[in-house]
Amino acid sequence: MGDTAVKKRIFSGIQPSGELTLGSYMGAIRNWNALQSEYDCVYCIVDLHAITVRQDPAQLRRRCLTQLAQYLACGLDPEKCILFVQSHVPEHAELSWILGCHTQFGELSRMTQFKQKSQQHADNITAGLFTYPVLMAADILLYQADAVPVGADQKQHVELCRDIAQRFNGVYGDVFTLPEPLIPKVGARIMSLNNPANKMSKSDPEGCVNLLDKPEDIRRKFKRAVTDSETSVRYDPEAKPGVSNLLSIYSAASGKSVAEAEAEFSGQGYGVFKNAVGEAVVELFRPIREESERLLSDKAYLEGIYRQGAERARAVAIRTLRKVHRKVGFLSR
Ligand code: AQP
Repeated sequence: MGDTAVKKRIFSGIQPSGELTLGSYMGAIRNWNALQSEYDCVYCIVDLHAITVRQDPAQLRRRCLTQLAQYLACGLDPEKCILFVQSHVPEHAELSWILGCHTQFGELSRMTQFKQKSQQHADNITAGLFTYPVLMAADILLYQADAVPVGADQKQHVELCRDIAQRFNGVYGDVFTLPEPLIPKVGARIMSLNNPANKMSKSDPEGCVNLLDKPEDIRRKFKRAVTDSETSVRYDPEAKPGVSNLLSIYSAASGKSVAEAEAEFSGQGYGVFKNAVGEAVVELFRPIREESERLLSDKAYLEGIYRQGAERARAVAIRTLRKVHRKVGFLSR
């Protein structure tokens, strides 16, 4: 029996709604990379999710390609995993409709991301923004994923996905695998550099470090990172959220434990510490930036990767969707 037959499956995706950030790298991609040998991995560029808020069409196209180049540059290997663009596999949208008919309005109303994003985009609160978690459930369930490597901010959505799957299975028999969230121990929630009460996110450019930022920009952002009025480099997320966030970043970037990092900077001022964190991130991202730039100059190669990825993804997705159609009582096509 082939090796892949016994491997558990993983699904995850990131929106091409901006640059990939240190947050998405630490919370998701780094983990994706580590999992690709052990699991049967399906990784996606979720462009359908990106249009839940307004996007510039030319920029969206460019970002999808750039994101694929970055996935590859981060070490994702198309020989080991499936890499594709969500809109190339129409089964995502189809399953999303069916699952939406098995999801309660009240459940979606409780999603914290919807509450936050509808405040950020108060002039454009679309039905898509509201039903985003249903599409995310469809993404995961189509591939019968056992686990979903995400940052801590996505835990609520994965839990909703399980609830929807459980309800569906309850009505129609065993259709979907129930997925578990796989949240990293270090880096699960990287906070904004200029406001450590908020998560680092693409829509906050100064508090956010991008994978493709130039070294001087990375250094500048860390130099300006908000700390506190004390001087000790100590991990205490309640009392010292800025310093603790920097310690988590340093630990994840350098491979040292938080305790080792605290010892390394004991007795040194915040200036030295912030410079060292900036430098660790510069070195972590340097090869990724260089490789992304190289790959982006070969568009035909990137097109080949996403086309082949969509074909492989579709073969799995179609099987699940057929089963779902049968179970809910649709005539076979
Ligand atoms: N700050 C973070 N810390 C840890 N993990 C994070 N992730 C995102 N930010 C952090 C994880 O990265 C994956 C991709 O998320 P996404 O880009 O698809 O969606 P998002 O979480 O809506 O991203 P942003 O940056 O917050 O976008 P905007 O600014 O548009 O709201 C997910 O696994 C997420 O957990």
